[in-house]
Amino acid sequence: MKAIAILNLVLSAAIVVAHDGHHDDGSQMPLDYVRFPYQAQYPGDNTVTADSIFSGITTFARLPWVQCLGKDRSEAFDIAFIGAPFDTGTSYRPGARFGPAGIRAGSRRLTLYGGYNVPLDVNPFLSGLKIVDCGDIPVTPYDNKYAIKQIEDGHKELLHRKTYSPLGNDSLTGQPLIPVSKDGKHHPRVITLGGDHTIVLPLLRSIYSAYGAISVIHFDSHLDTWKPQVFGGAPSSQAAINHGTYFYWASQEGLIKNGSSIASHGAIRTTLSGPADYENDDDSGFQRIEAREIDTIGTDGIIKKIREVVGDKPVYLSIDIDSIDPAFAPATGTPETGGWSTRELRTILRGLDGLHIVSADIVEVAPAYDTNAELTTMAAADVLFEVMSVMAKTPLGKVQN
Ligand SMILES: *[C@@H]1O[C@H](CO)[C@@H](O)[C@H](O)[C@H]1NC(C)=O
Ligand SMILES: *[C@@H]1O[C@H](CO)[C@@H](O)[C@H](O)[C@H]1NC(C)=O
Ligand SMILES: [Mn+2]
Repeated sequence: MKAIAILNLVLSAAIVVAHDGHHDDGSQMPLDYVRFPYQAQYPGDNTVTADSIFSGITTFARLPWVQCLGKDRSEAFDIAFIGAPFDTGTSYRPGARFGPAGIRAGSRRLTLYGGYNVPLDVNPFLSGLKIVDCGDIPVTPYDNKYAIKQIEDGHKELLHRKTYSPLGNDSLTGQPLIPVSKDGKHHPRVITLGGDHTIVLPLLRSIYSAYGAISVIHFDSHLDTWKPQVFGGAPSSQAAINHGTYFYWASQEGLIKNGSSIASHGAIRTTLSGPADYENDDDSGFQRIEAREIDTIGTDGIIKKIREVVGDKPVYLSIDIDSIDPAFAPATGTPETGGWSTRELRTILRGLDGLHIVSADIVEVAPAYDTNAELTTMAAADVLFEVMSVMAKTPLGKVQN
């Protein structure tokens, strides 16, 4: 593999020489030629010119593409981006199956200047963690039951892969860290690009296999704990599993931590079938933060509420792009006005610094409804930049008591 790349380099160098040093000979650069963009070498750096951020094959943040579910099954990583292009659980606008491709396009500029996150004082790309883009889970658009199983299996396969980096020692005490998982293993983190919100049911089934019942931080303008009779009716057992009911089912299946280690919605502002929807939400184990609370308690107050609920427990983070106002993120399945700005959501996410976020997703990005300026896909990518920065700062370990 390496030998071939070197041979290619030698060959293209030979061709270049034959054309008086010009690069307009029509020969294609071998892919290995391009270093990761955050290691870019610009003209004047005396060797090669890195690919520009607007050219080449698009991966998330131009991270290396690893065929994690294909030929590269033996490759270890610490954080994997994976697409789940599923949108046949949608009640209103379809199109989130194009979310993974759209978010990748919106993420191209993330590493233009290197990727250093100023407020969090970390560069996730240079943190020593191996972060890769695994492409998409193959998902059939013809059979929801089958697709949901495919998503669970694909996610589980990545979650149970070996990590590239060891857990290391506690930065304060120097003691070795032990995993926060239930099975005692150190798992890589998976960031899933949805897809409509239904995908969180199979994702939580996968998470359960490593962490048991998990606390959830859920940013959304909707509850998504609706009973099937309330949300879309229940003409069949399959129709009963959709992007408004998956948390109801996750709760029924015992995938979500209830009681003291309760999960929390943020950004809620949907209309309801009636106040009983909130009782049902309580039963599913969620506390609520309403979108409008930001006007009274601000981002600091919201961060405080979330941290009080979650504590230092392992937590799964699910972000519905519709938590952001449609002024900033119009391209989504069920938009609701009166939401948070992109800046506010990013601030709140940075406020999760130090939490044990075991994996995360962003869902309901439907690029067909976006502006030509890629408002929504850019917002989705930038939101995930905050998430990966928080992850890079906090290892998934704790000190033995
Ligand atoms: C962690 O601490 C152990 C001693 O307890 C030491 O041998 C090891 O090198 C340390 N590892 C790192 C990554 O610092
Ligand atoms: C969660 O706890 C609440 C309050 O104790 C209870 O009413 C509800 O039934 C519980 N839900 C589940 C799914 O266990
Ligand atoms: Mn949702």
